[in-house]
Amino acid sequence: MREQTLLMLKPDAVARALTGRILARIEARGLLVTALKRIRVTAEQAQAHYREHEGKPFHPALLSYIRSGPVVAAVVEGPRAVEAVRAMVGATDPLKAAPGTIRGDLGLTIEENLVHASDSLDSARREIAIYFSAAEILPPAGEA
Ligand code: FUP
Repeated sequence: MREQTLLMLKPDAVARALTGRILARIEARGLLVTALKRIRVTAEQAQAHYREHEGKPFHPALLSYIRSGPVVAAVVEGPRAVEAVRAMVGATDPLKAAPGTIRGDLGLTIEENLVHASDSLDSARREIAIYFSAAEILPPAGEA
């Protein structure tokens, strides 16, 4: 089934100029980037994005980190895109992420783990709507 998921290249990935390399891995897998923008996450977007982590000890740090510099937000589409992108991203802690995954190859710390990827279709719908309007998402001609 063709799915959409949100992939965010977080401030450390942008600061380290890894956005092209990470997106190239996504495209090489056969997934399509159908929306893409470089933004500063607003306080409102950060709150909405990380709602599920409210009350956890790392929540305040998460909010300030995601707003600490520009990010690149993308909608990624393809067959089982949610699961495919999560598998490519790897475990939350880069030290536990398998080699061959984005975090396992490029990251070191859980606080700066390079990317966010939606963990379910429901999260994907919710998270995409935080950052993109429907008009900003452009599937290939004939598939809209
Ligand atoms: P993931 O789905 O792998 O991005 O991870 P989670 O949704 O569980 O966590 C979201 C973010 O919170 C992580 F990317 C990093 C941060 N986090 C911590 O800083 N400490 C933790 O113990 C767990 C998560």
